[in-house]
Amino acid sequence: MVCKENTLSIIKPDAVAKNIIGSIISRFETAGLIIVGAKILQLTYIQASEFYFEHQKKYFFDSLVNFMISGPVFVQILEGNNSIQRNREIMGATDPANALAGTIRSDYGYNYTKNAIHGSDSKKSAIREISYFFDT
Ligand code: RTP
Ligand code: MG
Repeated sequence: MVCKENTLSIIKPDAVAKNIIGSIISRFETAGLIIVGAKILQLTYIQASEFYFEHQKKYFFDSLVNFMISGPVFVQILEGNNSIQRNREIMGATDPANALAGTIRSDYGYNYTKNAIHGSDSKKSAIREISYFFDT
């Protein structure tokens, strides 16, 4: 079923530091996803921890949060048909080593943590994550 929806995307500090925001955004635009909100933020430890609260018991939580506050991030809302799933496909698998060729993480990710991009993984997460960063 085709469903027009919004999803949250974050270009992570590794990709912002590489000056490739434009290259990443152009992939979304080429795929027909529309950027309907965007801003650059420096997250605090508390903001990054709250955002990734679902992982707070995982062994990688501290390195994830410290990475997410290591520099500015580019936070955006992507609109389009089935945007949540399609964004995840364009991003590729979490570990860049396992990501399909041509995906953002395959092309720009460095390792499991420094993997260039975040995308909401469900409708429920998308609603929570968008409202975490934007007044809509
Ligand atoms: P994201 O939430 O950032 O879009 O990534 P994801 O859904 O593909 O992966 P998730 O399981 O939600 O993990 C969130 C982020 O935590 C870091 N991570 N490191 N084994 C590890 O070292 C490990 N596992 C996950 C990654 O930065 C991942 O994107
Ligand atoms: Mg996730």
